[in-house]
Amino acid sequence: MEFTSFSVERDRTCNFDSVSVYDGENTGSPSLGKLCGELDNIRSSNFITSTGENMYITFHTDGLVGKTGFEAILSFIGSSDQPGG
Ligand SMILES: [Ca+2]
Repeated sequence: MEFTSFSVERDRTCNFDSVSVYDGENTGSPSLGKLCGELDNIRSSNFITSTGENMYITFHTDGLVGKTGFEAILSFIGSSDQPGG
C-alpha cells in the first residue's frame, strides 16, 4: 500500500487524528504504522507491506481540526507458494 495523498491533523504522537495499519485481520495484529501529518512527514513510511494476505487499516479522528484525509494505492504482491506466483 502506498499513500499518494495524505493530510491528517498532525500531532507528535498522532493522538488526535491518525491512520493505523496492521499486519493482519484486525487491530490485534502487529502494527505496521500509526501515521498523521502531511505526506512529506510520512515519506519514510508511506509504502507499507504486509507479511501475509491481510492488511487492516483504521482511521481515527476527533471532532476538531479536519484535514482532507488520505488516498492510497493497494497492490498485491504474489507469493511463491501460489501457482504462478
Ligand atoms: Ca482532528
